[in-house]
Amino acid sequence: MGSIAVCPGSFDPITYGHLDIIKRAAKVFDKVYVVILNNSSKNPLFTVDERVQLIEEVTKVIPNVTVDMFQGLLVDYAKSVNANAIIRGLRAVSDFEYEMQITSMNRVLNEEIETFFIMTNNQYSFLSSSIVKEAAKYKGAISELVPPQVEKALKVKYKNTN
Ligand code: COD
Repeated sequence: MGSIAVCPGSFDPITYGHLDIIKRAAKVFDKVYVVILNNSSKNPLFTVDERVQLIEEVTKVIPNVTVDMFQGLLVDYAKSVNANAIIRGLRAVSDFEYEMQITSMNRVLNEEIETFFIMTNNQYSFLSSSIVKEAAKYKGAISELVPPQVEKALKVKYKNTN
């Protein structure tokens, strides 16, 4: 059996920062599952189905990536697809505390699954879904931050179609 990893997140919506991590993971692991899970501290703009569709569109050129959704614990999802690796992206020092907390919790929940961190390309180190949504809401230029399909979907959400 080849190496299987899970790239979990809210992806609300997917940005070039997420895509950078997914592409890097897909070079190292034989199979990568990009999975949308619920982050209870976030209130999503896009439905899960909309987020799946956007990720599918922007990752369709990467043959070893599959997009999925799951309600429940990340470690349970990982087990269900035989993955023993979780991939998380790191932007700046500010990500560390939160990532340490969820990594430790996931380790308590399942000792067998290891978390790996991939540092993003410097050009995306400031980028987050929240910052993109904020810019899109007030009609800011976001074409360098998200794929064209995502930019279009944000315009529709915020009714900035003109
Ligand atoms: N550059 C690099 N990486 C980035 C960038 C960027 N610009 N932007 C985001 N990322 C990385 C993040 O660091 C993260 O690794 C990944 O991309 C996804 O980010 P988000 O913000 O879309 O996703 P999160 O952080 O909201 O995801 C949290 C989960 C949904 C994975 C988490 O809440 C979860 O596992 N929920 C299920 C329940 C569970 O098992 N909880 C944990 C144990 S209690």
